Amino acid sequence: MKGLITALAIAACVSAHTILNELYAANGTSFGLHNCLRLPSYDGPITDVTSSSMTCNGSPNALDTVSTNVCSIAAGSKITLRWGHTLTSGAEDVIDSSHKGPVIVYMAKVSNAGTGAPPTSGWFKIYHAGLSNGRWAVDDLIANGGKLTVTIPSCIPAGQYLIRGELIALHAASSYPGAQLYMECGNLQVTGGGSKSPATVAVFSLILTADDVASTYNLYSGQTTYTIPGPAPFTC
Ligand SMILES: *[C@@H]1O[C@H](CO)[C@@H](O)[C@H](O)[C@H]1NC(C)=O
Ligand SMILES: [Cu+2]
Repeated sequence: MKGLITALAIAACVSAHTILNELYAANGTSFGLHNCLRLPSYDGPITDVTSSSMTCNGSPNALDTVSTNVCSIAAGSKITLRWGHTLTSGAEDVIDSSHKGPVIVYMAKVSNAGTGAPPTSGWFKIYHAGLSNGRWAVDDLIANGGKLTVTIPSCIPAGQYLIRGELIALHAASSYPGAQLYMECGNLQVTGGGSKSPATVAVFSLILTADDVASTYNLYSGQTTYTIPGPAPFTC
């Protein structure tokens, strides 16, 4: 039975991926579909945790919808990230509900958010949600039309940053490679702010292999806890 469920989950997967498609300012106004985002042309996951695409997506998901614009947001204010199944999906088609798992947001300070390469270091976590009272972060994301609102830390220095939204689908994660990682990066100019420098994390592949999260979680074994990869989110 368990094998059948896993097989069905994998079969359902082709039509079930997701892309972080849109960013919204603190007042809820969209910055524009695909604007300020480095988007893959293909909505499928990255499953090789050693891949350099773990940072901001890319090969094998060709990055051909890349915005070099940089969107301005004040430190301490809210920003909303919206995921959709394809590059044009709306609130009714976020991701297949089989794709349960955590949602995680990182930022990294960069010198050129518009056209600079994604940095391999300097990332700090600003948000995560996993499994809480039997409900996954992905369930909440679907219920909210794909939108997640997070706060840009008030104390980080003004300047250019990449913001990295990540969703990890665990429906096939009982063996490696099985966890499906969906991540895209957005280009931000943070205004205001302070002078605190958050502790940064090791490269994403190390986080995932160290915690073994990518290879060992069985979504169908009735587990009631899940350890989200990486550190606790930074607070000012
Ligand atoms: C909302 O915020 C954006 C970005 O700061 C700004 O361009 C826009 O004018 C604001 N819209 C309203 C209705 O306040
Ligand atoms: Cu999928």
